[in-house]
Amino acid sequence: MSLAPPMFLTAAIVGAEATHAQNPAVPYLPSEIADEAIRCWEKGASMVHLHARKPDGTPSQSAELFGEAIERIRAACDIIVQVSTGGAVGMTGEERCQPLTLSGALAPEMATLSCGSVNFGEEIFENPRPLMRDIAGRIRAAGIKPELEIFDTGMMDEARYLQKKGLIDFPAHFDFVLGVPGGLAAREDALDYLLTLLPEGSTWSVAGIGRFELPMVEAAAKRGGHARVGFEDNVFLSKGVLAKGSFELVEAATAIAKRCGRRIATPAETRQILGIEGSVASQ
Ligand code: KMH
Ligand code: ZN
Repeated sequence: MSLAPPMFLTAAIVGAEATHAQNPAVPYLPSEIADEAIRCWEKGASMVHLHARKPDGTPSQSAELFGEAIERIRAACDIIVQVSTGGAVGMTGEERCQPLTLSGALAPEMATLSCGSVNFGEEIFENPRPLMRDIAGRIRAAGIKPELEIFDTGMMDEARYLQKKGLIDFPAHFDFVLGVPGGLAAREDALDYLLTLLPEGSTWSVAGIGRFELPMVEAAAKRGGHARVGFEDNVFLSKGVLAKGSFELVEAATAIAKRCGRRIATPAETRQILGIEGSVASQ
């Protein structure tokens, strides 16, 4: 029996960037998003990171679209629902925060909080301090646990800034998104450095972009962390082979974790790891 702590997997199944041109299996409709979340849960994911799309694939942060997906997901399984407040490049803060208004049975258990601006390919994912403070305040007011999205090293200091301002609590949960063109590369030495900056008692996961997705799962597994996989970050199962769905990437991540001696955490165990067992949405 393994004594290593269980590892949780987050499935980022939609995102704002991947389209049918990259992989026809990217889910757009709330029903497609829900079905994919459920398939990922069946393969071992205990959290789903949600975005929404209009029927033509345009990214949307509409609370109605998120709500429809969440309702379907919760009717079928106990996966933790984490909503994006990052949305897509160019969206306003107001637009990005719409999913935080969902309440009752549709309330998310977690929400992302990006801790700074970053070059995002040819564009800029803008998160100036007033916007970060605003989004952090809204997440806190909604009683939701934030997942701090870290695209580069200085963002660890920005997280500390938010904590000093009383907008987030430490320990926290950090997600290192490594390999965005313009952000910190998906290298093991970069991950090791980030870990030296982690506030005491915090938890962490890694999301490797593109071909770095599965290697970063292994890096996280070996270091006692957690990982995120799915079409938001990568649409290939292996070189030149499109994944049939994010569920195949979850399945591959599960196999890697087990090979590294890590058992996959259930949603209940993940809620314990993240300290969200008592949140309104998980009751
Ligand atoms: N789509 C990216 C520009 C998040 O979900 O919090 C931002 C993003 C981050 O996806
Ligand atoms: Zn996202």
